Amino acid sequence: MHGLKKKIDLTDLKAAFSEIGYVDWHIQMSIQDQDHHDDDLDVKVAPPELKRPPLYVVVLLNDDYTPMDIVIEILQQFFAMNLDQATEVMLTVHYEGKGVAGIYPRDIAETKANQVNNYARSQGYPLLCQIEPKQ
Ligand code: TYC
Repeated sequence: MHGLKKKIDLTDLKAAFSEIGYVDWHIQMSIQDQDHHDDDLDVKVAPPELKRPPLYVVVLLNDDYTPMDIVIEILQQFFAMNLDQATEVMLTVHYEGKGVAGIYPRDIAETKANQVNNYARSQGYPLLCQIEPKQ
């Protein structure tokens, strides 16, 4: 059976079709693909770049005037701590000068610190909350 089947060359086919004025765009496409391997439009999808955002530590600073129960209330209110956790952090700040209220991406950390400072000021207390890049 070998030799009976003739392999059709798409370029010949294209010439034959154009001679009789027939254009089949599908054939045209295949011929172009065949003729121009280098400039075809294969697009490789890049793997998504998933980087974790840099984290910031929200820090409370000690002062001599903000009442302990206000600090505890703030830690519960803005950092979702229970009473035991809030008391522990408040005492760390009280005895060591500073303590960690939470760790977040930058925009969230900034928002929390601003909320705490605004609230403390609105109540007449000098409590200071700031953010630091996490090492
Ligand atoms: N040192 C304050 C006091 O004795 C309590 C306090 C704790 C204040 C933590 C601020 O971030 C703070 N009343």
